[in-house]
Amino acid sequence: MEFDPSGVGVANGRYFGMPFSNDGCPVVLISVPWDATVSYSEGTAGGPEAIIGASVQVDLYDEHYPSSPELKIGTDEAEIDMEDGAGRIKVVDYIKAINTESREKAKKIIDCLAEGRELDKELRGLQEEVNQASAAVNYLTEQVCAGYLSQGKVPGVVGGEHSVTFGAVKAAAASLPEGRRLGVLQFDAHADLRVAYEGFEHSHASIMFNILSKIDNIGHLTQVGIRDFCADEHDSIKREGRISAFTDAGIEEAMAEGKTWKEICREIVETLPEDVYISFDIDGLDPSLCPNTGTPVPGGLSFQKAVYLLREVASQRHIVGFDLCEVAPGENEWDANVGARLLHKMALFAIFASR
Ligand SMILES: [Mn+2]
Repeated sequence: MEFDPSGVGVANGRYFGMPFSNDGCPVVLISVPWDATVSYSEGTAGGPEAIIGASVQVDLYDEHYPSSPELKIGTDEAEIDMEDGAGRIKVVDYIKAINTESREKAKKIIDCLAEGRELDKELRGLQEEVNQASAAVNYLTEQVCAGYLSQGKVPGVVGGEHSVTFGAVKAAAASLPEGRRLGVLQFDAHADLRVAYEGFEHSHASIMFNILSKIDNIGHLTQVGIRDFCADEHDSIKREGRISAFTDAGIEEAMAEGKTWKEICREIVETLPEDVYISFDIDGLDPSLCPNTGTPVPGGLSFQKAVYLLREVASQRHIVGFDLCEVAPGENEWDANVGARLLHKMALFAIFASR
């Protein structure tokens, strides 16, 4: 059956119901259903499936790009060998399985710390196991992304909690020619610069600290929309010369005093080197657009403001990869609907607008 981009979407387990082989797709979306270190409320591991479900309703036409419906967007279906020669399993299913296991362990640790108690030997052991599982997820994500990058494709990771960004950025940074440095544009309510959070080395709250400290060629980190951060994080933003923060309050104040969003977007883009990775934590948006996300904070960007900035960045920089994280499905499809539309714009701009 021919795929009709203007027709009614048919659910086939793939993003936007697109049936194409990944060979013919310039952009491939990779589901990473991982949320073991989420502290506040769980559910983002269900993000990829919910977004796939909502994505069939997204109209693939964008008024800025008349040929937008022709963009072929792939869905990753990479497999790995199971231990003990038990056959092959899709990476996404493997991650889903170790997430269920790790969440149980992480919950015990988080509960203990929440009661103000120290971790005993057993819990420290569990903590180490969660850290190892996180490292495995990072490694798998990196490998899958690296595979698509080596084929000249743009990988787009769909989380999961924000820690899933690590492997994707590592692969993007490693794919650059010698001497080039990667810029990271982060949409987020939080700075995510904590050294570790609740004892988890690969915590969602530490993702940008980990990227800056553990990946070699990161040239700059530009944060947009942040409005909930601790004093230590504020210090690191000022101290670390590689971070520019466009806080939510700062943006709103500048606009109240007459600056336009276009001018602010230009300032944001100017902080970034030629090669850019975009990490979009859905909580960077106004929480009415993502009411079920793990750690919602009032304020935040409107959908169109975010899309405008995404298009500006893509048209002036080269987009190496991107992700969308922290979308948690609620009782209805709303969060996933917003996520699917945002994901479509990122995929579209990475191919049609990117330099
Ligand atoms: Mn985040």
